[in-house]
Amino acid sequence: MKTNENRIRIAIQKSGRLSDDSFALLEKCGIKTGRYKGRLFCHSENFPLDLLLVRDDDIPNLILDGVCDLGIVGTNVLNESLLSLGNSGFSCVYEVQKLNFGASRLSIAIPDNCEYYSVSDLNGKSIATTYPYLLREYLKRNGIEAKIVTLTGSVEIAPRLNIADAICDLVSTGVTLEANGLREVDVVFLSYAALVMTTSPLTPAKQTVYNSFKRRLDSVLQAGESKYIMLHAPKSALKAIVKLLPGVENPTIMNLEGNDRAVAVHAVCKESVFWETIDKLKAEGASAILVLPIEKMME
Ligand code: PRT
Ligand code: ZN
Repeated sequence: MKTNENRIRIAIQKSGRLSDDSFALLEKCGIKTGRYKGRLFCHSENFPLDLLLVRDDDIPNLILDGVCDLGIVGTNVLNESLLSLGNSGFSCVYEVQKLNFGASRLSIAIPDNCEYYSVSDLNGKSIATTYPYLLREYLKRNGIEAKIVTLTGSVEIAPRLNIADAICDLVSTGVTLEANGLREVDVVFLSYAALVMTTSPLTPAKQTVYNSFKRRLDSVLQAGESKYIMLHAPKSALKAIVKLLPGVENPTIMNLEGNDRAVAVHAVCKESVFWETIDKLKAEGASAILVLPIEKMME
């Protein structure tokens, strides 16, 4: 596939758990993706970026081989691939940015009726997984000698089929483990979707495009975590109320026409605003509380 010197190329999952969020993220960055069913390659019409739609497992190698400059992939897949390549992998591809989706944990689970006190209980056991390299690292780190049974899927049924004593698989809600009579006992690796990139230098034209893309991405990610909050605060409780606002540095304080005892407070909260915070604000006398989403944020 010929690479255009002036366009960056990103690999994303064609269909699966990360696909919709990956496309949505690019769209939020103002990049029209031209996504059509069945297509493996899309050109953005309004940004110099091309998309390669592939299986998630292929993404690290596509970057390693220089076919793509960037990718969006789970850190489970990234690290498993790079560990399988030894040191050379880690020197060619790196994680640029944690994204706000695709979170899960790679965990050890055992049958419900088995006892487990500590990681040393895994000594001499067999563990089925699709992540042998991440599991091997974990066992090594903990000084455990266990047999790794590598499977390509349906890991959760391995104990029932007597293929292994335990499993090491991704967990998000825990429903799959429960449905298979398994219990999570330890976390091997915390995973999330990430923007990953080649360590090879980009051409100057591509670097300019990448810088622009990264600025947009940072702005979208920062805005996603932030909220704009507006409220009325009695002057007597102003200090206490501002202190309750999460991650606020310089709130705007304004007079209220016809009300000498209260002021309006406007602020950007850089952390999540939970119901508990709102309850506490109300308890301090805050009223007319509005919490608004922020679409984009440039600092
Ligand atoms: O076809 P392709 O190879 O591209 O896709 P895939 O089938 O290999 O991957 P896919 O789409 O299932 O997952 C893509 C990525 O999503 C993973 O590599 C993780 O980074 C991330 N992710 C987040 C998950 C989960 N959460 C997850 N829960 N991937 C898989 N699962 C599976 C898990 O393996 C288990 O079977 O969901 C089940 C457990 O879920 P709960 O909710 O029951 O605990
Ligand atoms: Zn896959």
